[in-house]
Amino acid sequence: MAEQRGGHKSVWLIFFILLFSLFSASASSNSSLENISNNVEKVFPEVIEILPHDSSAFTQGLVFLDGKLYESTGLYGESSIRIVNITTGEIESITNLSETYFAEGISISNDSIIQLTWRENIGFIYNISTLENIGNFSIDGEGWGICSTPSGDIWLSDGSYQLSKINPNNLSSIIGSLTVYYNNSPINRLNELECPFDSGLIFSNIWLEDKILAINPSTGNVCAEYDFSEVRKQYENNNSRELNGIAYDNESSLFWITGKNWSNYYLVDLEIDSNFCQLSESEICCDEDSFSPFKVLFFIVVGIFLIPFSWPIFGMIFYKIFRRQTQHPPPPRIIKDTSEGLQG
Ligand SMILES: [Ca+2]
Repeated sequence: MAEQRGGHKSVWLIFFILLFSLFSASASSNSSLENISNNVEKVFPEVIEILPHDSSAFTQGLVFLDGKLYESTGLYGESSIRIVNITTGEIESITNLSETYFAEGISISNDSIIQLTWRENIGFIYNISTLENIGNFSIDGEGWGICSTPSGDIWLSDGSYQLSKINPNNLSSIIGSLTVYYNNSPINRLNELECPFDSGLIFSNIWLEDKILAINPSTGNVCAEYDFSEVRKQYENNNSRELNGIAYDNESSLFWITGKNWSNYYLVDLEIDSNFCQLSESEICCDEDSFSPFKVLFFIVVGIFLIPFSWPIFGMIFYKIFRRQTQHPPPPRIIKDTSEGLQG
């Protein structure tokens, strides 16, 4: 009888140890997620220089090369590609699109300007000096933003939380994709892009917001957020719409920023804090945070134990297992040796 009472105690002890372990595993898993979720550096950039911008320009894309700004403007009947003088802000050269096209983001690839259209499934290639249309390419789905990395990758946004990597040779076939996460949740409305650094970071602004996000392309995690809402409040009027132009000057390491119907371009320094944006692979563990074996096991076990009728059954199972282990082993079987006479 005393042995049976001891067995019951042990069963409950095992049960509570198991429950405690699962709670601990779940808690430690959550705390690692919280550490990662705090890895977005928030920055309010200071304006270094202001340049006048055509306030009728519905800016959809911006790039900088060799002392010139290249800008794409959208809307049907108003779409264009233009070269802007960075001393005066004046338009040096412009090519208008047919009114059937709504122009979107631009980038530079193979010494040419490439320009997306929104829903027309076509992109245009221009001579970088004359802005003469020298070719087309097809776009699968909507075109929003585009950027080229120093290593030759080309990323494209379509307003969703995913970026597509496209083949740099035909500019059409999709060869990869990247889901972008802000604090472990996919973030929608990725728009105008810029791929400024050798580190391969991708910059994107968010449609309808005055924010630029720095994205780690190996994980999709946002590591920095640049908030321009105060810049817009201070310098822009009520006719301005959201920020939508990011251009990187790799000689000065500074950025030119503007937006839809903004009065100005702003020169800013978007410094990257390596503590946030140079995360190693081992630190970025939780892209699949929606699935954790510990969490699943935890919920199954807790779910089962919450059913009142399961308690006696589990108690019996634990008790039987425990009893089997604590019972005295059977006496050893003695086998009579009959080979004695055969040896020697
Ligand atoms: Ca850009």
